[in-house]
Amino acid sequence: MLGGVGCTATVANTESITAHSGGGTDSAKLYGNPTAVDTFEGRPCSSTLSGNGFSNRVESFRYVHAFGTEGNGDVALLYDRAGTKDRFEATPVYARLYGDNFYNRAVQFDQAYGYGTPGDADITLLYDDPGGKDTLQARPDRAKLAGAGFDNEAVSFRYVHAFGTPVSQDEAHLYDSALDQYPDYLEADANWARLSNDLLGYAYWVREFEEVTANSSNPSDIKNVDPDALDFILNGEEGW
Ligand SMILES: [Ca+2]
Ligand SMILES: [Ca+2]
Ligand SMILES: [Ca+2]
Ligand SMILES: [Ca+2]
Repeated sequence: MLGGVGCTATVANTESITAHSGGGTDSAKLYGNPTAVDTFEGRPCSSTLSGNGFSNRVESFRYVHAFGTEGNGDVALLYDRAGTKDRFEATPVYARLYGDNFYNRAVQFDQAYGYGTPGDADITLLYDDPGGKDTLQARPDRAKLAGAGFDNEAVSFRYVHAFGTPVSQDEAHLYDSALDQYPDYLEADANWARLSNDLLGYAYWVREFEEVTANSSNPSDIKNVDPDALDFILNGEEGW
């Protein structure tokens, strides 16, 4: 085996540049084209930054940093490792997904996607732009926080925490599951709301959002909310 834990070396595409690390704490920096769309694919064992006429791949580097250009439409796809608990963190400036022995970070990509594995207890933290109005949309298998110049989405994470900023009038939309036999659970207090479903395996917390809309599709859904305790607007609560 070559490289880091759980990684095997592969034969590279001869038209691309591939760099191998022998493991340890090596780090790699990959730079995109500042005038064209680039795509970064970050995986635990190998990562590739590609665009118009180039493809640069690194294998078994402990840390990988990819640099895009704001406004280029650059896209980052970050993948977890199946079977371990990994963490995806995304801000308007960067997104990173990391776990045991791997770390992939994408800087200044307009869109970033993080992929977890159902059943792994992977966790996501999504941060808003403190100076702009942002929108969170959460569904049982995915959550997306977007604002001016950024669009970050987490797919198949067991836990998602999303953070707004009080003065920036952020909105959150929480969509339940329509499966009647799997009731969703809505809770809210002073500055937070949480929609979860232990049977389906998701929990979404939102904090410091000015306005939260929670959808209930089934009479079986459950809520635990004292409307008088809330410092924010909670829409749709009457449907629960
Ligand atoms: Ca670019
Ligand atoms: Ca995982
Ligand atoms: Ca904001
Ligand atoms: Ca439901």
